[in-house]
Amino acid sequence: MPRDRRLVVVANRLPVARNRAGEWEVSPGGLVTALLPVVKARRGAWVGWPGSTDRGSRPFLEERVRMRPVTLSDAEVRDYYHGFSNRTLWPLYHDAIRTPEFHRHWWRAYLEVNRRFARAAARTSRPGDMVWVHDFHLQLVPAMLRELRPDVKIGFFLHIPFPPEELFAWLPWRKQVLEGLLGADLVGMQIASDARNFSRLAREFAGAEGTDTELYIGRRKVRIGSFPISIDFDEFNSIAEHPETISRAKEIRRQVGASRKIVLCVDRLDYTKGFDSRLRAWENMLEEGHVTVKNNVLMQVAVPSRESVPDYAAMREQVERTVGRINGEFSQPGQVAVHYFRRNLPRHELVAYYRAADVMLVSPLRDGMNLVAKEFVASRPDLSGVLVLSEFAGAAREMRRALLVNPRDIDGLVQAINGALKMPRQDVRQRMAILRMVVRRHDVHAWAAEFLEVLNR
Ligand code: ADQ
Repeated sequence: MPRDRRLVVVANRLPVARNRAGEWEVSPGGLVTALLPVVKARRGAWVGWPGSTDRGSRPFLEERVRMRPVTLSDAEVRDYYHGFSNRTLWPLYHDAIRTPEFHRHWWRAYLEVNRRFARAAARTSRPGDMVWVHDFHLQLVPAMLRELRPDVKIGFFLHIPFPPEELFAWLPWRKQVLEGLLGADLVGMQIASDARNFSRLAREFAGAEGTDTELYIGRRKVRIGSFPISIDFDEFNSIAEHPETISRAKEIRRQVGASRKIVLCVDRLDYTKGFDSRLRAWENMLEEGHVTVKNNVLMQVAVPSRESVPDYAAMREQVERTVGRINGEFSQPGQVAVHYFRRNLPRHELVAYYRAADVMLVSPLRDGMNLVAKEFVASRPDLSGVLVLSEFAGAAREMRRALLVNPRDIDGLVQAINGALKMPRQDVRQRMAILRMVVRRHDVHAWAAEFLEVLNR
């Protein structure tokens, strides 16, 4: 990894948040785990929203990283974050699974907040720094920052899919968004098809010329590439090997009935994650006798998310109704058909669940990558457990030894879950060993190093 340049990360959120006692604490999550050590090693800085609407936060030093908070007003949180980011861009970039809403006042807030982030990044950077901008909230920052600071290297990484022309063309501000991204020296996407979509659209709507991997805006070159994000394999692996995790996993199995096979699902409560069709598949399997509550249980762990957005509230209600219906129909005393937990689990508890599962079912309708699939295999040093994975998760491109499914195909889901439950032990071990090798070789540290190496060229 290039060591010379300082690194400034620009992301919607700072990597630290205030705890109950009012002290700054490192936030959990893959991106922070991956990037904070890199920023630290390069004596760099991080620009982001601290997560509250208090005014007047000054830059401060935490974790040996210079933090520059960007403040947002309540109206900006509503219009830029809940509005344009979560109700325009998020659904548009995820196959329009919900109808994106287009409002000019949301766009104006997005523009204004992006400008504030760009100014903060410009003030934080020194000549020659690398500035790495993250995700769909901040797509205008690269061009705005270039205007202010043509002397820094600018990288951008999108964590969610980049949509095809048929969808992206709906966006009334499509040209501005493309021009915003083209301000970067390097635009990174999760998978090759996202990168291709972006390059084609940049040529079509923003006057860029060149190939799918190298575009020119006048004489300035913009590199485009795919950089599939990953996880800290060693961290998950070592938590999974810890004796306390092993005994907690056994306890979970005992609690649901030691002889019952566990099908586990872990997702943010989001309409992209495919809750509905997977629950319908499970219901179908119970109805048709492929599985019984005596021998099988589905566990759905769901982390609450974006609850102030109406589509999310409606979706949560629907999930809870469906779980209720299935349990009403099939549960027996002491044996529920679906265990549903709506909560955030601490990391070691999450890994104990991963270790307790016989089958991990990850069936999003569309997902940039999906880290849960990678976390699951990293948590299985015992080489058991089968991964059933949606073709529409970016992770499916690398994790070919999972059982790949079309999440909208209920019969296909039933078949895959059945196949996973009945898979011979030898086959399970072989698949898991290969999946683990794939994720171990390409962990989140390799991901960050690769991106920065290309940016530094
Ligand atoms: P997300 O849509 O949030 O991320 P994902 O990649 O699966 O999706 O990450 C979810 C994270 O939340 C995982 O690290 C998981 O462990 C954690 N999590 C889920 N349920 C939990 C629970 N109940 N308790 C505790 N933790 C829980 C976005 C994109 C993805 C992309 C990532 C990273 O939508 O496609 O993979 O960013 O780029």
